[in-house]
Amino acid sequence: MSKINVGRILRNDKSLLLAYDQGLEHGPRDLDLKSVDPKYIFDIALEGLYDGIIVQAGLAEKYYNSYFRDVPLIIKLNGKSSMPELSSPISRQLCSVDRAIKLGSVAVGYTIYTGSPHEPEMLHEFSKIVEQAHDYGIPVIGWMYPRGPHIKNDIDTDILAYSARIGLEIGADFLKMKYNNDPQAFKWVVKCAGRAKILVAGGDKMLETDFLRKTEEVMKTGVVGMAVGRNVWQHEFPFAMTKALRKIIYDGATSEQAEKLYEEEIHKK
Ligand code: FBP
Repeated sequence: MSKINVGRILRNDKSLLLAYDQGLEHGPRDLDLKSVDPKYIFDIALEGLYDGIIVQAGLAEKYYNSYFRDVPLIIKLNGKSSMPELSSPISRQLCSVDRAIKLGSVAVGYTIYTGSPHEPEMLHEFSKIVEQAHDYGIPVIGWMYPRGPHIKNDIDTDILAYSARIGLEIGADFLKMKYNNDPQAFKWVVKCAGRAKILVAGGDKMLETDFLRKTEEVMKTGVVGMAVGRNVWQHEFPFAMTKALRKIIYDGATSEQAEKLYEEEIHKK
C-alpha cells in the first residue's frame, strides 16, 4: 500500500480547511449574494492560504482550475439535501474516488451518520472508499456526525467518543467532528480517535469573539485544527477572520491576541 499523504492538508501538523458543501446540505438559505458564487469562496481559500477547500464534485468540475492549484482540493464524496427531511438519515456516495482524483482532489471526505439505522450502509461505503483512496495514497476525512432517531444529543461526549473510535477503526485519517463545548471531556474524544486526526466543524455563524474563543479552547484539546464554513464565508470580513483563526491554530495565540489582529485587519485601509 502506498504511503498516505496526510501532509498535503497539514501545515506544521495543524490544519485550517474551508468547507463549502452547505449549498447541497442546507440549500440557498445559507447563501447571500456574495457567498452564492463559488468563485468568491475559492478566492477566499486561495488568498486566505487555506490548507484545503471542501466541495462537492460539481463545484470542483466547474470552478476549480489551474488558477486555484495552490489550494488543495478535497472532494466530498457523499452528500444529501435537507429537502426529504429523512428521520433515519443516510448520505449516499455521489462521486467515485477515481473521479475525485481526476478532478484534482488530494483528499476525499465522506459523512457517516453514526447511530442512524442506515449506519451499516455508510460504514460499508466508507470502508470501500478508504481502500481505494489509500491505494492512491490519498487521505480520507470522515465527517463523524451522530444523528437519527436514537441520538438524543449529537454532542454527547460518549456518543462523540464512540463516533471518533468508529472512524479510527474503519481507517479514516481525519475526523471532522462537532465540539461538545467541554474541553476536558473533549480530550477523551481525541484519545478515542487515536492516530486519526480531529478537525472541528465550525457550525452556525456566531459572533467572532465567541468563535475565536471556541477555536482557542478546542485547539487545547489535541485536535489538529478546524474545518470551517459559515463562520468565515458568511462573515463580512472573511480575510480578517481567517487571519485571526490562523494565529490561534498555527501560532498558538490566545483568542484575545487573535481578536486584536482581527480588529487591526478590519481597520486597515
Ligand atoms: P460549517 O462550518 O458551516 O458548519 O460547515 C461544516 C459542515 O460540516 C459542512 O461541511 C456541512 O455542510 C455542514 O457542516 C453540515 O451541517 P449539518 O450539521 O447541518 O449536517
